Amino acid sequence: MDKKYCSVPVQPQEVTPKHVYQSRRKFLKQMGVLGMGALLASCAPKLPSPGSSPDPNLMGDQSSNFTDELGDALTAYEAIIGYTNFYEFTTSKEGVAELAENFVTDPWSIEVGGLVKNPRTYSMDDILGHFTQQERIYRMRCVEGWSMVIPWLGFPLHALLDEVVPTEDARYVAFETALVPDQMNAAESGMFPFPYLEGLRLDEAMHDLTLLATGLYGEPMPAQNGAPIRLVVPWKYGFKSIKSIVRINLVADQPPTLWNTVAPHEYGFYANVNPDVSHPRWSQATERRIGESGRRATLFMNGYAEEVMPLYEDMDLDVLF
Ligand SMILES: Nc1nc2c(c(=O)[nH]1)N[C@H]1C(S)=C(S)[C@@H](COP(=O)(O)O)O[C@H]1N2
Ligand SMILES: [Mo]
Repeated sequence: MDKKYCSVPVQPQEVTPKHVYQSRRKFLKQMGVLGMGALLASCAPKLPSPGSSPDPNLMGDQSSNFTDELGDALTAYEAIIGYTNFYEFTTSKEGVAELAENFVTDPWSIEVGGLVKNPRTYSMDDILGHFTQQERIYRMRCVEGWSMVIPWLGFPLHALLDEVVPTEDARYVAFETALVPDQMNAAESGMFPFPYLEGLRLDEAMHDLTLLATGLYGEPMPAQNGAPIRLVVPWKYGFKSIKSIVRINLVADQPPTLWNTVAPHEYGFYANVNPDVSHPRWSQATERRIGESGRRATLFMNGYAEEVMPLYEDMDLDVLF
């Protein structure tokens, strides 16, 4: 196997995501590294260097940390950071790190407002000091038909929404990526109407699986993966997981999103992973797991159906996309 994409062995086992994250949390707590500042200070030298597989000593003796709850191996760190979609820099998936070298992500702040009782602008220090960072191992399924298993660091979006307190009228959450043309060389190419916009229904945003991620593999978020903070919605196609967020707005009506605006017949607002609903130009039945050869079956709701189906009880499955 290509060493670059070599993954740790699959260890099938029955572990719920909650167990995974709690065991990991316990580990981080034992290490005294809950909270990003401490994590970086005390843990950085021991973290897996780019090019290595997860270090069993670092990851603790819970073998679940090498796989997701389905027993699928974590994707190698260098694949996760070396194969990315960040169209403000380039439509190529490789070389994004180099193009994003001058992207300034510190200092950073996120403005949270709209239909909320306590509008607030958070600095990244506020965010990291305030919300306990957890590890969450999630599958990521891009609408293009490739996938990864990524150990994110972050916290559930509902923790932040609970603080700002949505009003009764708030029904959707709108997200916006930074737009800094002098640091993002494709921002003004005219190919896309940036800033990148995304949105969720409020109940989707409040779901415990919905994460604001600030790092991966125990390291701060690389620029190309959406530093310093990005959304991760694991049961939806990857494009919903908007990067480098500067604004979160609670709104009454379904907000415009970039992909739905440029190609509404190809990219729906919901964009739930569904192997039975083809993209107009290709099937969504299978996917290429980065690091594996061949293709594997795509799972309904990307394997999170049990957790998220209650959100869609009243909806026609055909319109889920
Ligand atoms: N701002 C912004 N967010 C974005 C994108 C983008 O081009 N710009 N690409 C999306 C797509 S298509 C995918 S598949 C995921 C990829 O996340 P990753 O590169 O960290 O794997 O980010 C999503 N978030
Ligand atoms: Mo994607």
